[in-house]
Amino acid sequence: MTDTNDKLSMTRRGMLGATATGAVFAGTGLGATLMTAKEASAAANASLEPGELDDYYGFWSSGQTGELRILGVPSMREFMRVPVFNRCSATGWGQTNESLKILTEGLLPETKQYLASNNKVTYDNGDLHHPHMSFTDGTYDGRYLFMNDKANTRVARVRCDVMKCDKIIEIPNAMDIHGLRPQKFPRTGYVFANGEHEAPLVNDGKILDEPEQYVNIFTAIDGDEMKVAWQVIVSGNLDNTDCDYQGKYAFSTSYNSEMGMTLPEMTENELDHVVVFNLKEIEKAIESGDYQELNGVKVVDGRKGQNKNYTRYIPIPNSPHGVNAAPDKQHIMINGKLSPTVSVIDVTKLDDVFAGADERSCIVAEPELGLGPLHTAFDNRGNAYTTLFLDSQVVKWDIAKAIQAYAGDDVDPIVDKVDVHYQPGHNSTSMGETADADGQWLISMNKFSKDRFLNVGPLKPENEQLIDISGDKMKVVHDGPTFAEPHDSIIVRRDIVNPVNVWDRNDVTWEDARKQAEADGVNLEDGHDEIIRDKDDPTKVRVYMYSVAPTFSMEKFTVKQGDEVTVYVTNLDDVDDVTHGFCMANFGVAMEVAPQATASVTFVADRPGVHWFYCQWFCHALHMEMRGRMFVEPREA
Ligand code: K7E
Ligand code: CUA
Repeated sequence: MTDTNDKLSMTRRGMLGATATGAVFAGTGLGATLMTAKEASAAANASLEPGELDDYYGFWSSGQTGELRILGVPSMREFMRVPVFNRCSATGWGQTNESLKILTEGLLPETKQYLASNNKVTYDNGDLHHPHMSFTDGTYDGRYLFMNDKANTRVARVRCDVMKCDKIIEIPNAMDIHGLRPQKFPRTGYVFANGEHEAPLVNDGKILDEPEQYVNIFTAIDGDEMKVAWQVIVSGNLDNTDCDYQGKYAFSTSYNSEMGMTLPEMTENELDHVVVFNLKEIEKAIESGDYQELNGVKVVDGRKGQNKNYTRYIPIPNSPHGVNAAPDKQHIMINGKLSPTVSVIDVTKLDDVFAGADERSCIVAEPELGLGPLHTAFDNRGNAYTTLFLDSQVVKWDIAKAIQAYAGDDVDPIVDKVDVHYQPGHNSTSMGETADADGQWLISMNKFSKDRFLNVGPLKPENEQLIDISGDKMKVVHDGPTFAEPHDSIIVRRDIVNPVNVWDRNDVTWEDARKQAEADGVNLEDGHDEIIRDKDDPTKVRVYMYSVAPTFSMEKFTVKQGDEVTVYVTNLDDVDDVTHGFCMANFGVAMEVAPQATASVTFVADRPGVHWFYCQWFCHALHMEMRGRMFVEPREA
């Protein structure tokens, strides 16, 4: 199977320069079949000629790397890496004052205290699994991207106008945010976030090895304010989440309804569950005061046996993982993981479940698809595409037929299966998690690449494969290695995403710099060039300079050894793609200064002597000459 797909991708590339002639072999995963020239050239559309633009933006997570990535689909070219939970040497994320504000302002007081005791101001790592765009009326609106950090219990937001992270909040009470989805209707609205790991609700050490006292927390965040709106205590742990197209219900899978602590305990039951959250009822509880306040958050009790209408627990076989709402606005797929099935919930039957009907009465299909179903994506023709981790396949199935089969008809919902390489986790289709699913492309995000690429040592890249789903049969048309470890992606039509080319000088990002400059009598918008020694604390020095290719306004400045120096650089170039950088050599200081932006960085000048700062972003034929000197006068003995 490997061979046939290798041949296909070689052929695809070979055909770009030459006219397609004759038939070539293509892999379908079910044995080699003949591919017509027409099909082959259709597949070749996955590659673009130099200079051609992609039809879609792909927004990729990067798992334990902690950043967001932007790719083009179908070319699979990587365009950009947006630092979020990680540190970035190129842009200065985690080092500039502007990024440190974002990385620190949303941390909980006890986290700040913990970090301070380790000589840190923020976390250095993150585990970014799920990037999703904000919605209006059931489809992407191009405002924001939201994403989780499983490693340090945070949720971040990226502004789509500049493709930079502008907010990060730590979620109180919960442990280790995993599943994350924005509200689809009427708009985002809420961002739903699952705490994955169970813990005592007040986790102060009084309760330790008493798992029966552990709970888990589902969080609704206000995506406009980036503040926690409310939380719900649940039974069992929480894995992935999604919500309906009506704005009524959210869903979270639980792979450990047993609340077990060891693997045998966690996988003991044949049935786990999906928790259904009734948004209106929870909002009513908040209004009527049926909550406790914990760490400043209103927390509603939605555990099993509360006999309240906040939650329902729908039994699902077995350790379910992904949750995916179909673009038909009616069906929610719960992916069985240890069960070969996907359980299909009909959202129109949930009102009855909350009114007392049997929990399983909302299940309208449960097709057996293969081993290890993890996530499901959709086209606009009534088909679902489910990754089979253990089978290393993607299975295409007909939702209507699965419902008929569950009702007793003798129909097979499975339409097609394709081999992927190897062991897929998430998949995503073009616009597939919106009402505007268009059935063009599917990405299979495979956890292992094994033999697909040149060997780079024991640590291998993951492998993402592009699959053409526009026809009856799925066709793998591209392999793409990626570094650790994208979990999830979305594929967004390019007309929805419209970033600016240069920053607005009034942008809020450097609000603090603007205020400080005002206080110092410096106008950032003019060509300015000032060294200010703080009146109250004379060890603090502020250096304001601007950049216009290929010079910094300041050729040299002088400080004293031990001064705390803040350098503010404003890039007065307003031309596309003229980004400068500021690097203070041997001080570990470097940052990006994009067109019309101001960026600042603070360091202690504790090395006497002559030190060069230089522009670290190639900007001009005289880029090398874009440099200057900092003189550090030695401390008097
Ligand atoms: Cu990797 Cu979405 Cu964190 Cu499934 S999750 S694979
Ligand atoms: Cu400015 Cu390089």
